[in-house]
Amino acid sequence: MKRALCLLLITSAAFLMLELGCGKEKVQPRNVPPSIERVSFTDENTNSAVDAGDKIIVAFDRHIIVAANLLTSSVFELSNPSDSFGTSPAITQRSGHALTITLGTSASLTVDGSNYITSQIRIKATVPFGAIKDMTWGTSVTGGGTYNSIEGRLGYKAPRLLSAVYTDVDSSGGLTQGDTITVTFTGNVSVFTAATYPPGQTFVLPVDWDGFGSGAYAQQTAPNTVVITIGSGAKFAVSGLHQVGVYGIDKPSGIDIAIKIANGRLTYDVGGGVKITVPPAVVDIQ
Ligand SMILES: [Ca+2]
Ligand SMILES: [Ca+2]
Repeated sequence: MKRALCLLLITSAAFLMLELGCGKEKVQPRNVPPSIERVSFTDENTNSAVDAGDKIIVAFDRHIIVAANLLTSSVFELSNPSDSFGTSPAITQRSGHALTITLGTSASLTVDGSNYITSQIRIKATVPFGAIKDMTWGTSVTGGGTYNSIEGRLGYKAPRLLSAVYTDVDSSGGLTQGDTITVTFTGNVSVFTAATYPPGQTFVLPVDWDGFGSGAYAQQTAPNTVVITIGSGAKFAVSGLHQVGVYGIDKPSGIDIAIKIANGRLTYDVGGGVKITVPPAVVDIQ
């Protein structure tokens, strides 16, 4: 009985942390390797064709560290034999919990009659040990499992985080309840509510012990803008430039799209009433 109560308390605490957007979201079970959470295709030049420079953003279920010499061909594979990442595709990490594959020349993905991507992707069974690891425990990914759908539609570029600007609303010289972070996206997004909501439903602060504070709330104020009003006890560092993978306490803070987005809350419109989840990309809080 005691054990059950403990589990309940731990689970409740974990959900509370999620709602608050605390960095603790990245803590996952030790022996479970990182897995793919969702995958987005973005038609970067919006030319309604899959070509060089378009991107596939692979989001994981936790923060990851990757080997420096990671090669697309050694890590990922596409389900359809005629699909291809193209010549010399590149992998970059622009989010603590996602990798971006930039397609090369002669890239090819499968689409349906309405221009939705129907290709699927997975981690190769032969992925080198340690190529992608859980940031907390170092557990290496394993591959060869189920394929993941790639969400996206030709002609549409996925909006990404563009900037996050802190405002000392009461000019107190420090973080106090009521100060704000104005989050701007590169394109229009929707959070599906005119009301305020807990910022942890759409955003995460990846640096250790950073948090939006108790009573923080977020609200969409323009098609490409969400304003977060911080609560009491908020913690993040505005000075310095946030770097992916540098999460020690008091390191320069960044803000990213949450690993688990509540109720499909942060999406963009690809026409025909279809909404696709905004992919991760961390930005510095300035
Ligand atoms: Ca394109
Ligand atoms: Ca202040």
